Amino acid sequence: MTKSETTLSKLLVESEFCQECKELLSSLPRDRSFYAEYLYQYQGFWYPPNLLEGVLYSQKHFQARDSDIILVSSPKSGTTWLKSLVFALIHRQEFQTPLESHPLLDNNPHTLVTFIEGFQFHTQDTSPSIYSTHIPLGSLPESVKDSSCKVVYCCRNPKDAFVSLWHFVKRLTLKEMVGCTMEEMVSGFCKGSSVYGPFWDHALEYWKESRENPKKVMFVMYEEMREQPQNSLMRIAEFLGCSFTEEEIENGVLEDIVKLCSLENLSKLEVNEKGKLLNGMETKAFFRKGEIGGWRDTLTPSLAEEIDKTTEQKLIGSDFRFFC
Ligand code: PAP
Repeated sequence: MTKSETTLSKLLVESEFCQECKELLSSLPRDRSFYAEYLYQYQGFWYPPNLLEGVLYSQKHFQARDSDIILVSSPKSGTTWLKSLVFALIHRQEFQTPLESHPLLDNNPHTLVTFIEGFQFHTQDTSPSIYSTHIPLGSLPESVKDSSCKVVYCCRNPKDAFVSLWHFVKRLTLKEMVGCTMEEMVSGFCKGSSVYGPFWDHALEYWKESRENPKKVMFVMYEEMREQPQNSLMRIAEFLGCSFTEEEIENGVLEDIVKLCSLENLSKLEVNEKGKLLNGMETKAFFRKGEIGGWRDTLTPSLAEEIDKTTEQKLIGSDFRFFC
């Protein structure tokens, strides 16, 4: 049993949350899925049981502070990258350039930023604390909404996010995946019964919130970050109230952070090539090609069309557009 599994079961038993959770699960709509045996629909979104337990636990216990930063994304939409960038941004005084030693050089970004659904949130020593989550807007713990903490949402185009998820689950060779074809997985994704799906509703809700409440929620696109990483990082820094000074820009701090957090750099580090997270996942599974439009190598035209049609339908009445 891994350390995280031990912690999880211990918490569930101790808090008697498990029984409550089991009762809830039995009352929720469920659907067969490619990811776990069943996904359960809770507050309009679909989860495997372990992640749903994390959502419920966080709704009950997570206490955001005004200074906290919450990084949100749908799975495979740039979470790892955003975590590394914001970690380096917030800690740039402590870990200055040249970056001979930096926590990101020997820690996977997922271990430096606490995952809210992971049962292990704690008040981090430093202020502000950085957290990450895939929880949809409407299901965020109340304290996230009630406090002045800031939310950065990273969105990616649905076809690339889907393809990234496909390769991720295949790479991890999840035993539950055996027998699932790509056609079945696309169908589940489009129907919405995908991990934290429907993908489109997830993004649209945060996008709307970012328009209505721009000081609270910032909406960034993975593709824009890919094309103009320095510009994106500068905007994130402004939003978080820690803008780069002219002196820092002249000294190349912005450039150094972008270089440090680049896919090319992070993916070659030993900790990311050979490491494992506490839950046993191999860290190398989080780094692949990071391409815009890379879906063309994996999706057949008809599967791509199926996703495009869903996108078209979901965006009716909205002026939001995905990148491609
Ligand atoms: P997660 O939701 O499981 O944490 P997430 O990090 O959101 O995964 O997504 C992984 C994708 O981000 C991968 O995309 P791909 O499968 O299309 O290649 C991965 O390559 C990409 N990625 C990871 N780190 C970086 C980075 N530093 N810069 C750019 N893209 C990255």
